[in-house]
Amino acid sequence: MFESLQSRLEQALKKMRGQAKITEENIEEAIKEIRTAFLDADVNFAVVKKFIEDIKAKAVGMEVKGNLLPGQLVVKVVYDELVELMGAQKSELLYARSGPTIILVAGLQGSGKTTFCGKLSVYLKKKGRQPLLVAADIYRPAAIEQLKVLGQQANVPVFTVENANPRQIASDSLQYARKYNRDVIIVDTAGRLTIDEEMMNEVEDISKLLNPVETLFVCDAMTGQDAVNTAKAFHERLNLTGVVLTKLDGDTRGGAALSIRTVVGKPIKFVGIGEKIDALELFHPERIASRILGMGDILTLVEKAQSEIDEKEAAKLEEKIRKNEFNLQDFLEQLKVIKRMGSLKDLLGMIPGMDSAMRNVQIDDKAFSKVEAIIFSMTKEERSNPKIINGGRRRRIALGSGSSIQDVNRLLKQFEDMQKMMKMMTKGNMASKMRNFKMPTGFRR
Ligand SMILES: Nc1nc2c(ncn2[C@@H]2O[C@H](COP(=O)(O)OP(=O)(O)OP(=O)(O)O)[C@@H](O)[C@H]2O)c(=O)[nH]1
Ligand SMILES: [Mg+2]
Repeated sequence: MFESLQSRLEQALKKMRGQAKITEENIEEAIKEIRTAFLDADVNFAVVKKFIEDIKAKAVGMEVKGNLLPGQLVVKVVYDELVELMGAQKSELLYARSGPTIILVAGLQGSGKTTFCGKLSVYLKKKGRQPLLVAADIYRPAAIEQLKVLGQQANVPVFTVENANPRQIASDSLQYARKYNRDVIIVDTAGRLTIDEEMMNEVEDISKLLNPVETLFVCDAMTGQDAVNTAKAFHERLNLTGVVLTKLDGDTRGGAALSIRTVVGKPIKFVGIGEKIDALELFHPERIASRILGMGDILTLVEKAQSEIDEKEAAKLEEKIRKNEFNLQDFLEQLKVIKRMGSLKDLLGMIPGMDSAMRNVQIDDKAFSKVEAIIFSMTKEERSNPKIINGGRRRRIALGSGSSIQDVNRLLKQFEDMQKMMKMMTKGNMASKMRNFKMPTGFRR
């Protein structure tokens, strides 16, 4: 799977050679190739556009240090963005707080719903749950039989009612589950076309009736971005909580996998990787991103080189802090580094002793654009010596940065606090002191 996307990306990144810094110009060609590779893989146009912009923003300006090649650095950037695109956080299945957990499974015809229901019941059993499979597809003659066969393989009961409609079956299944102590109810629905209003109404009714904890949209990975548009239509009716990508073992180009998270805004929770009942995996964006890039060795190399670079930068920074020379200009530069490299938390993590101390502190990186704007409106002198910023200057800075005087005051106060904190940290046991230190409010979420 993803083979053509993979080889295209590899080609694109090989073209970047021997430059010391990544610039708009030298990344241009690779970017063009990446864009085409993605569009050819049937990734949604808007998704590609944003993806390319993000890669550019992150990569341009990066210095190629150590033994690295620029292409290798870009591989890392592309990898990180791929992971982000598919959902950086792993998303576990949700369970009801009390009563049975109801999981409604919906999707287009032949996408793999029934197979997934079977697989999910196996997965849940392994987790110590007592699942119940509910056959609410009465339209295809063999559908109920198919689920029964899967139930037998999984050793999980299958509930259905002869000659009843799906709404009835769904509501009756609740009583059955209660009676037989089944704690997860997996409802398999008939495949439907979104244009089929009657069928969409039916599944919507079932959803209202059952009020499921999870409504999973099963999506055939081979159908590309079409599937994504359908997912959107289902989401409008059913309030999806997650996506299941099936047939990832097949010859997929990657379109659905790469677009769905962004377009639907719901996490991919599982992937189907075969026809057998145990061919189900939790979704790991990192794994798929590495598979797409197929360059695990390069990633390791870049990570190693980057950590060396980070150490050097951190040492410089630490020196400044120790000498109490850390001013607003340094702060601004660090903000740029943060934007390029990750988060403030990561940055603070570079300072020896801070990593463990910062582990539980929440920091909102978005709040920093404002901070940046304010510092941009200061003169060089003001940045290196914030003490001179009096009332008049504060007014001017506020006006110039489109913020209020209160904002400027707050920033200066926070900076002062931060300096104090840094001074304190360079003396003795940082970690224990940090634990008692309250982050300035603007830095907390
Ligand atoms: N290779 C592969 N085949 C799959 C996977 N999941 C499902 N299939 C196959 O896809 C076909 C359709 O699967 P079903 O589970 O019947 O799909 P469905 O969505 O229930 O279909 P309808 O009920 O007719 O709408 C079957 O032949 C499955 O074996 C998968 O992850 N990998
Ligand atoms: Mg089915």
